Amino acid sequence: MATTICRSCNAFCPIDVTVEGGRAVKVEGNRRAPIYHGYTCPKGRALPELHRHPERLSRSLKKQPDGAFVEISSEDLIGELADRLGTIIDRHGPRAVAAYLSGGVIEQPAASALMISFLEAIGSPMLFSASTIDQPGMTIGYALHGRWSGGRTRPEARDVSVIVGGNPINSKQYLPQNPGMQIKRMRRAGGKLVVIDPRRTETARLADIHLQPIPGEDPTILAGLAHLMIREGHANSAFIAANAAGFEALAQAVAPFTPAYVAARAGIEEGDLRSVARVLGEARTGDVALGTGPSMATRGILSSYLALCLNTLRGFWAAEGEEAMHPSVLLPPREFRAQPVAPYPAWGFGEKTRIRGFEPTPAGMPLAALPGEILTPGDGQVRALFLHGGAVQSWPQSGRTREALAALDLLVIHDVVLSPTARLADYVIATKMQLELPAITVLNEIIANSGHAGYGTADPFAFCGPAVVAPPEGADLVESWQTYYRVAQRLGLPLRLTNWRAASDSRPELDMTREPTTMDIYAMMCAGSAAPIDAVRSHRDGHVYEHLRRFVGPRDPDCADRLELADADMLAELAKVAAENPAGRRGTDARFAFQLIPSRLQNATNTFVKARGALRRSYNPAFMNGADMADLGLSSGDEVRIRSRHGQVRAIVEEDAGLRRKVVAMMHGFGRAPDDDPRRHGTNVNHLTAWDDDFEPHTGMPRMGALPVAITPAVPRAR
Ligand SMILES: Nc1nc2c(c(=O)[nH]1)N[C@H]1C(S)=C(S)[C@@H](COP(=O)(O)OP(=O)(O)OC[C@H]3O[C@@H](n4cnc5c(=O)[nH]c(N)nc54)[C@H](O)[C@@H]3O)O[C@H]1N2
Ligand SMILES: Nc1nc2c(c(=O)[nH]1)N[C@H]1C(S)=C(S)[C@@H](COP(=O)(O)OP(=O)(O)OC[C@H]3O[C@@H](n4cnc5c(=O)[nH]c(N)nc54)[C@H](O)[C@@H]3O)O[C@H]1N2
Ligand code: SF4
Ligand SMILES: [Mo]
Repeated sequence: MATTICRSCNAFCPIDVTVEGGRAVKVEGNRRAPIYHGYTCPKGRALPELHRHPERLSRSLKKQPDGAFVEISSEDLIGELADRLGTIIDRHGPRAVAAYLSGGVIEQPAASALMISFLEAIGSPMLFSASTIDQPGMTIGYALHGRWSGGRTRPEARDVSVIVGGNPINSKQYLPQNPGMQIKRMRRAGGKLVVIDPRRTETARLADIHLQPIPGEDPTILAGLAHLMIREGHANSAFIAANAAGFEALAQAVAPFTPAYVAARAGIEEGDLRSVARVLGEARTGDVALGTGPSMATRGILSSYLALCLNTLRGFWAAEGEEAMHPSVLLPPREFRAQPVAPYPAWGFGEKTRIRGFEPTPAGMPLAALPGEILTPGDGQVRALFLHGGAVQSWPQSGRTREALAALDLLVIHDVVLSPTARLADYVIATKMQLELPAITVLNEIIANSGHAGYGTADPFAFCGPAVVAPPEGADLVESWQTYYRVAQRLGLPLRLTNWRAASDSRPELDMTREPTTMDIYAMMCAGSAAPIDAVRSHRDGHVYEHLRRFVGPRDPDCADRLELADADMLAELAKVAAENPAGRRGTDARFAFQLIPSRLQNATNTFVKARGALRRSYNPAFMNGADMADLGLSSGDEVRIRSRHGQVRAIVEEDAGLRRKVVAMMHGFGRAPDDDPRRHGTNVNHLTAWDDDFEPHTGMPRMGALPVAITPAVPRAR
């Protein structure tokens, strides 16, 4: 039996893999591994099925002028890519080459490092990622508010944990290691869990208090809680005096958000809001965290900012002497201190995009500019794109995505099947699947280091190990990073390793004459690591490095930094919230009476190829409240048409008794064209979204949740 980690989401659960005849036949949680206690979800257990997926690509594909795909050897592939790319760069300059990083790199962490190094080597700034259609407010919020060097309080030490629009039981975000067990442990120690979510989610069912608001009212609720903290004397004045600025201005800005106003506007009970405020006010330690729900519902930066303000108002950051979260193991050691890190620029530091005039932010280049950058002729037009994600299903306004991807001179996608996005590519690079690749947990540390509190291990845990099975016999597969390395080699470009989101300063030069192994690249990514990578490799079950635990150190006497409670842009936006007509802003009316919200399923990750055996159904249902279904004469399993102001799709409804009325919850990452059979392919919700709908002015992220929609029964099925 072999051991490794599952890489079907960022939780990285340690697994035992039974290998027979060179093939993985069974995956179970590794009970000997620390922290996770044997946890896996159905996706992890379906890895053997996934590796022998009937449609799995064993060779890369090239599109012919007539649109048909033919197989191409990896040798020829690299040669053709180098030729075509060389021509594009010669003719149009490096800015014509862009790349998109996303979930594809969870399985292949070396891919992100090499892809960024490659863009740097050719001199292109056009690096995009999912960050600006995910939770850009998370990193931008820190820039506007400042960070706490000591980090957040560890889950088990919290008196209260508030999760706004996140569902870690399914997503693992915020509690990546065995979330159910972590929540139970936290509650056994006396901690309270508060969930704010229009759905009674798997996580909400474990909560002490669950608020079920109208989607999109998170800024209202968070401002209301801040107001109650201040008015009821729960602001931690000692912490604020020592560490924060702008208290008076914040107090004024949240004053309109009285409990009565918030309750009426967000559709919750005033008493329930006060109960949350009481729990928050009485807690000595705690944490307020946001999932993707509030971010998708527009104003994600404001929601994130207000959540940070709440943490600061209560002094919920890790105090001196407390054990710190996310110490380094595979990255260079870092220090934690009980002091603020002052705000830093959130915008105004980068080159404006040619189209729509967006600027980069700490969340990176705004994806919102990319379709236009591809479709608009002129100097700097993007003509080649390397894609590590399922754009057709994940980017807003799917029709525009198709149009843009089809307009490229060169679209290259790494994939394991011919996905709906891969179908648009000029070259589909058939890649290895996770069990065929060496594994390492460093990506988690990189993400945690970048300020994303949702991933990484609270403890100094790490795993690194070899591939556990060989690729299928006769297959000709390339690892994503090898593509970049080999094309650079052909083009005579030297590469210096860049770490994603600058996790480390180390920039080793790659040997461009002798190709490194994947493990060599991992070792380079871990240069200067707190634990030597070879030591990490020697632990088959992963290991917690007790000596690498870190405790929050004292404040530096010279530290004059302060957390900002009154960022001018944020308070101006909050004033707009207070002044607006909520119904008008929401956009629902007699025609579009429902709100569509995003909500992830346990058994599918984003656009990743689905293991059918792990899914109870092969599509993403449209969950609705039973009373709403009855009003429309619908039963579970019926087909409906969902219409937004931007498009329409076919979907299959399913009752969710725990859903707020007039809300429809669906996961993204499924479906193809709007008219495809939703039972077979699922439903692509991004036919309902549009880039210019209520977009955030800095990141360009449009309304992807709290989306006004109409639900109509499809032609009745024969029963
Ligand atoms: N409407 C709506 N849209 C959303 C969201 C939403 O809630 N609602 N959520 C957004 C969020 S938070 C995110 S992060 C994005 C995610 O969506 P994307 O940014 O598209 O990223 P993933 O779906 O995680 O990427 C997985 C894909 O990467 C490709 N790939 C590349 N390399 C590999 C590899 O080595 N192995 C495998 N298996 N696949 C590879 C495959 O095509 C695979 O399907 O979607 C966003 N889009
Ligand atoms: N199983 C699984 N795990 C995943 C992924 C996956 O696709 N599947 N994707 C990964 C990725 S890329 C990410 S970014 C994380 C995301 O992690 P989470 O943010 O935890 O993802 P979700 O489970 O979709 O949780 C979002 C919650 O927000 C609620 N919600 C929707 N609209 C609103 C709103 O307006 N206000 C409030 N308060 N709540 C709202 C939804 O009901 C839902 O419960 O998960 C990661 N893990
Ligand atoms: S939660 Fe599931 S998909 Fe994510 S790493 Fe663990 S087993 Fe894999
Ligand atoms: Mo995401």
